Amino acid sequence: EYEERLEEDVRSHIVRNSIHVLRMNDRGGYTVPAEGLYPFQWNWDSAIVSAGWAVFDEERSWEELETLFSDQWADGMVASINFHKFSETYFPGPEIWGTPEKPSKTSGISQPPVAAMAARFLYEHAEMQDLAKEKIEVLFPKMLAWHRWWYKARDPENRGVVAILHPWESGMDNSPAWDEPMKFRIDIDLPPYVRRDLTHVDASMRPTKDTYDHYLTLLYRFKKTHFYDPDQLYWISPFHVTDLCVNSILFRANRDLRWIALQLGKQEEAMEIERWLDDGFKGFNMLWDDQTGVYKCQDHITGKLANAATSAAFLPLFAGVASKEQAAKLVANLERWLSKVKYGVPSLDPEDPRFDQLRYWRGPVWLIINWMISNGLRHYGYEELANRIKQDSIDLTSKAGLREYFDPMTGDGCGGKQFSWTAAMCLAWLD
Ligand code: 2M8
Repeated sequence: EYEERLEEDVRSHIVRNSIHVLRMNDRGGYTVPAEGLYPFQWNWDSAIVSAGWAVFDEERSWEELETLFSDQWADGMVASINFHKFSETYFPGPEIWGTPEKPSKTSGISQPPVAAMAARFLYEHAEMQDLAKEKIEVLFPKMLAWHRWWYKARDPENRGVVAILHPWESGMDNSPAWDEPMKFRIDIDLPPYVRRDLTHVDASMRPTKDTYDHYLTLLYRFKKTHFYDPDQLYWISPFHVTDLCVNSILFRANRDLRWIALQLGKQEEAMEIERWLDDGFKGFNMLWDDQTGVYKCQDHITGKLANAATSAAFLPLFAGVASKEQAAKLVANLERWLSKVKYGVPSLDPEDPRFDQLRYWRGPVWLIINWMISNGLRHYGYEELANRIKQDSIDLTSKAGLREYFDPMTGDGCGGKQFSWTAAMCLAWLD
């Protein structure tokens, strides 16, 4: 009984601390992922964080999404980063991105489209229902325009699944799934640069210099292409991948956007979204690797499936796009992974020789991914496994606090501290 009380005390402390972290990282209408390390508004961080705000301040939670869409591009894109206020603590900032406005308001690429999922969460959990109705009506056409952008700019060949043109677009920046597609040549005239991330976090936990050289090669090439003209980037990018993270989130977000459309009586729009879902089912079939029983990302240039199984392999469960048989195979793999680590879900198969328990998206555990996988497992009826992942997430945050990500072997916290999306997950999922 004493232990139970102790556990309860720890959790209520974490809930209070999570609220404190969101307030501390609030810059007025938007929340930074972490002080210093990430001083701007990041796209999918913000959408996830809005669900955290919803638990204790509904008005503020809607504001988070409104601010996210305040710098939406004319063609519908919502960029990966919105630079609302000047900061010197992050590289590459607005002066490097150099998107059309002066000074640049945003980066020139996008990030996983979580917003429609978040908007539905806020709407369904709303106590202030009139406010929710008013807000969602304004947000709906903006979210629809963003989803349309994904298909127009990132799937002009109508494959049913969209491409990412930069690893930063997937959110899983240095995933081993990009090792092969990132083998293009670095520009020889790449301007010298100083990384700021290494002043905040140990180099062993961050992408390498070679990886950064590739990130910047892409950035400068895109800038030279009529300032990130999305209609051209698809055809000129040397990095061209069908990513499971973006596609699973887009598929799930389409379901939620369709649900919102129906709430608002928008039949025609709902049918348009329905077609994306139908095509998505077909597109995902290309990404299934029957031999190993997992989904894989695909290099669109060579047509090959990635030679790495990452935690994104399980996100089609969250999308609800996998068949029952595929789900069973995914679960068998997931159980094998979990038997090799103390805390799940690692971002790479722990039996992959490239598994690195500390280095960013090449091994560590991320709470937002745990939430998505656990949610997907529940949907397919794997309650016990879903609970194990939830319990691991509770244990990790109880032990190490609100860190950016966690070491799956030791449970130690890694990367940034007082991290907003981890705090949001503690409020919206774990409490
Ligand atoms: C990381 O990405 C940024 C670039 O966007 C970086 O490392 O500089 C990723 O983990 C990304 O998914 C996340 O949105 C961002 C802020 O938390 O950090």
